Amino acid sequence: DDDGGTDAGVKVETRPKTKRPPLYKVLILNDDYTPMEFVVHVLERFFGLSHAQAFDLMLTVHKKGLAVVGVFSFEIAETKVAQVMDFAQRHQHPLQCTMEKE
Ligand code: TYC
Repeated sequence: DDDGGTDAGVKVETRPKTKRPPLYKVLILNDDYTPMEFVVHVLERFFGLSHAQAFDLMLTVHKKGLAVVGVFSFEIAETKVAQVMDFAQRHQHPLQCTMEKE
């Protein structure tokens, strides 16, 4: 507001604020014991990948050690990680899934 110069210290907006929520990468880590078919199944089931996409991504993790399997809001990423960790544990596989801020 211009009241003749009394609004000292009040920030005047120049461009409009369009703050987007932060995004989080969900990562799957390689290990020596989890069967390849189990990882493919996890990627299809929890990340909506086709069988071919899931197979390719599983092989990338197997060869490179880890890969980003999706990017989500905090709450969705947290849910995916919890679902994968629970599913792996129930099947007694050491598969690890984590998230990190983009
Ligand atoms: N390295 C595992 C094997 O040889 C397969 C595997 C792939 C495990 C990806 C975990 O995130 C993973 N059976």
